[in-house]
Amino acid sequence: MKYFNFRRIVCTLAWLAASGQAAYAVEWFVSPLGSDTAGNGSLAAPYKTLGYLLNPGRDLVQGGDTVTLRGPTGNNVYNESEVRLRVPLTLRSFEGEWAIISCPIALQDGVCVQIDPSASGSRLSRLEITGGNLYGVFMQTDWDSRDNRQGLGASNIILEDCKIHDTGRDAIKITPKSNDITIRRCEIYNTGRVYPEGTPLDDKNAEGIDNVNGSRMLVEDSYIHDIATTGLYFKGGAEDVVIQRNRIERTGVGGIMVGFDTSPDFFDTALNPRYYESIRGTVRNNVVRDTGYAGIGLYAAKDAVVVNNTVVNTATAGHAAIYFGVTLQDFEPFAGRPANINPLIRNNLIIQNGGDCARIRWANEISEAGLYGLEGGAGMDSNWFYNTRGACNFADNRPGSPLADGGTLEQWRAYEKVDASSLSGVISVTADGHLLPGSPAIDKGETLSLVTQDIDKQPRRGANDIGADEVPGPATSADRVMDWAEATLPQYFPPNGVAGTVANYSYRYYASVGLYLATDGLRVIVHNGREWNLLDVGSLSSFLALAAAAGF
Ligand SMILES: [Ca+2]
Ligand SMILES: [Ca+2]
Ligand SMILES: [Ca+2]
Repeated sequence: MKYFNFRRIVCTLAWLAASGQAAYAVEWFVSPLGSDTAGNGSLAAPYKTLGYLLNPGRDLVQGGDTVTLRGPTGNNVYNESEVRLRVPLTLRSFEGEWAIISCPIALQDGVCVQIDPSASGSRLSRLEITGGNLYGVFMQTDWDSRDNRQGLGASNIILEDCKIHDTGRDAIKITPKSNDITIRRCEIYNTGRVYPEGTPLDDKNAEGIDNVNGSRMLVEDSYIHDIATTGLYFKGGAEDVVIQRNRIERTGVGGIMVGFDTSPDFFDTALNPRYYESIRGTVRNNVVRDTGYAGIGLYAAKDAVVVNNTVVNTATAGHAAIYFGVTLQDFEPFAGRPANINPLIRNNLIIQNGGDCARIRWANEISEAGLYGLEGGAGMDSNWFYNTRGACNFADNRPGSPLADGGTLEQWRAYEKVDASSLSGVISVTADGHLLPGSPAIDKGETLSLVTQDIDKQPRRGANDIGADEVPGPATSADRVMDWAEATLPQYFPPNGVAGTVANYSYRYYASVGLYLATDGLRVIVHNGREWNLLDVGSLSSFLALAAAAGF
């Protein structure tokens, strides 16, 4: 007699009667005050442990179910180990409460929460996860470059409003073909707890987020700090990863690495025959500070975009704030180890306390020809460089470079043909990386269609400020009219249109409806190239009167 199925049967019958649909998702409840023997998983009689509820032998949870963890103050800790999602589930704290899944560090090779490929589509929401000998959260994969090239990893996963901390090694580990993972509004900290005090940095491996060939990962609005090695990296051929609006602080190695150094077996060489570590990665509007090595490092990265980041007090032990590294890929003869190529590095605010501002590596460990940290141009401009301890150092170790031992910004400009519009000089930011009132970085960047907001999700106004923060200036007449238009006519102008300029027009573009709203300062026009070509709808002043009357 499977007593536990009673809840699903009752719920399903009720659902069928009400909706005529066969599928019914059950919400299961667990509570530290519940009982695995007397409970039935209802709100009134919750189970006690996730281990019991998720045990596949009991056949309780099914894909689409929600598991809600009670977490009243004083009774909110679940001492679990090897929590494993095998079907797509939502795992969350009960509303108004906060549940902590606590796993032992000592259980050898233990993982606190594992998400299987068969659990793709799962969501972890409002949860704290701590411990795990290896990882706090682990995305498992069935992909294998030798035996199962069709396999996939745990994909379409959302981790949101979570705390993941005090993990043995990496806080979050993402394995190949675990694609489309979103990590947002999470705090990730204190990795590497498995290492005894005094362990040399080279012997540690404990990132905040370690993504090996998981494409389209989105990490945003998160705070990653006190990380044993690198804050986060995505490597092994990860494509189209976006890292935005995060703060990353106090890391032993790097802040953000675009690519890194991966064993050749983890690459999909059908897609990526040259073994790029990262393809089209985007890093924007982040604050990175207090890192031992690179603030933002690029390794075998193709088409990386690094824009409007604020990088403070990085590379105190080596590398540089912006660093072009090389990758060894296990020294395997067949591996590609390509140089970084075609980066776009703009509007970054670099404030160093002795560490280099930028550096391009060349290494001859593998062959006499050497490995190049960069092929072609560095794509750098409109950045701000400042070193509180004197002139900032710029280095290029590639053969023939006069900057092997480093040089000034002027020498870097002259030799690399980059950073022509970049600025230098005294500048400071707040502890969390915001510009001070009247900062010289205000309006000194270049306008980029890739950057329409800042780290606070505030719109970029006028010319972009340099760094992650935009200081909200007074709204222009055009801004006020467009804000009003978005508020009153959202069917035509859905909020957060992408701002830009063309010819003498400043515009906002609404991609979902394919419409432009623009003004030359005198007239207001709409344009979509179909019904409306530069259709004049009235004077800016008349719309401004309407906007003002509506409080804009
Ligand atoms: Ca790792
Ligand atoms: Ca501005
Ligand atoms: Ca701001």
